[in-house]
Amino acid sequence: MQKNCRISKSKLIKFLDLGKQPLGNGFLNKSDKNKEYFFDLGVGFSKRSKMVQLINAPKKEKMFNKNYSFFSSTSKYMDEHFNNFSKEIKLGIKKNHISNPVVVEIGCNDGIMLKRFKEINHYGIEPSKNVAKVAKQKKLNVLASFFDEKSVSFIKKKYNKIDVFYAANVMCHIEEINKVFELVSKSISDKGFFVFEDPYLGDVVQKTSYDQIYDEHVFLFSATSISYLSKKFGLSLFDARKQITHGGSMRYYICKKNRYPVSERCKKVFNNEKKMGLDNISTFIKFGSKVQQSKKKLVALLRKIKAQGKEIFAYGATSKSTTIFNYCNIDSKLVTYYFDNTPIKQNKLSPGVHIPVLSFKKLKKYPEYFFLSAWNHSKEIMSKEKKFKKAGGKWITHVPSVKII
Ligand code: JHZ
Ligand code: SAH
Repeated sequence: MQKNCRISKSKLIKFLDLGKQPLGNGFLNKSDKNKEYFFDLGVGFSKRSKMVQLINAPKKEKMFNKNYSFFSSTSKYMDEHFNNFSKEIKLGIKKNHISNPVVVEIGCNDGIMLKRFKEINHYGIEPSKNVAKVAKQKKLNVLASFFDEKSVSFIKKKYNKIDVFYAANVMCHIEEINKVFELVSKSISDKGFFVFEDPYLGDVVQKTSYDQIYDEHVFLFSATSISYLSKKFGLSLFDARKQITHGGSMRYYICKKNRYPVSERCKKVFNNEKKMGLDNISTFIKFGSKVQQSKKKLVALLRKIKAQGKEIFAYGATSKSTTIFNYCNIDSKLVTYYFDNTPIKQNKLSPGVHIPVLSFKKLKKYPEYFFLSAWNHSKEIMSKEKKFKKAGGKWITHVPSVKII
């Protein structure tokens, strides 16, 4: 159990208990039903670093291995998003006059973004061997390993320098984040930068999207906490750009200490975080009671619908919904099936509550209701599923509040 902040070593104040939880991506075969791993999902805040973090986190090898079940390329919208992100990085390289650039992606998954850097010196570092294999099949340079001293020195030896480190939805997964910042600080070139994006604490609080909390998300970042962490390793946060992806994310730009001026946009983000109270424990205590209310409302709504003899399926077997369904004790008596386009998840049982996951090919008849577990992809999904709405189908969401749409 982590009693102290992983960044500042000061005491962690626990503000939320989401109970016993399985791995968010731990989809399992029927035969493994009785061997499932559970841990206590509690969340704490450090007054010193302002970092929100899990009290307990499973070992990284338990989550990221050859059976990893999240494949980034399952969303077309995200493919476009990463295309734009890569253009932004290329522009940064140009603006900073970096010649013959070398870029490194931490957690490249199936290569959804790394493929945009094929024409320049690049490396992806990806520990989940099955997704790394898909990236390698795209003829990309990938080291199938965790981000560590060995992988970084291998790349440095090959190219003599590293100009850009980037990551998306990875940094908040790394419990040894101090080590990552230390390595980046040691190995990045003078004109270089480190850019990453992750789900934003501000959105989680505003939308009561407590489903962003699960085993893999050890941290929930704000610009304030990232700035604290950067300073600790002789780095500076110089820009922060809001993103709409994954239900609201933030992209952080980091450089060697004071190498680039702090943008006006970044200063605004800091001010806004103060206004939102992201530096104050009372905000998170209020958030904790909102989570409890959200649970009550969701369970009551699902029960009411079922009592009317109507069918509810879940759209997208997300890790986020593992938290919701286990915290709210929602099993196949309330939500009969999950439907998902990821082959490795199909014909398995969902983590903890064991709701069967099916391929959309098996969806012969629309249910009356879909619980929108992949709510962060709602635009993409709604435009794909116009027929469902036309046939009188309804969506259930829990963000920003429990309702039918
Ligand atoms: P999605 C994962 O979270 C885990 P999850 C991880 N920890 C993280 O941070 C984010 O990703 C990046 C399916 N789908 O993106 C695909 C359809 O079936 O919300 C996925 O299984 N049809 C690394 O799991 C799931 O839904 C569709 O049209 O919460 C979406 O998962 C679309 C768009 C998706 O991430
Ligand atoms: N960047 C992609 C993938 C996110 S999934 C996207 O945004 O869609 C998170 C990825 O981080 C997984 O593929 C996982 O294997 C990888 N990962 C987890 N811990 C890591 C670590 N310590 N070093 C490098 N990659 C890691």
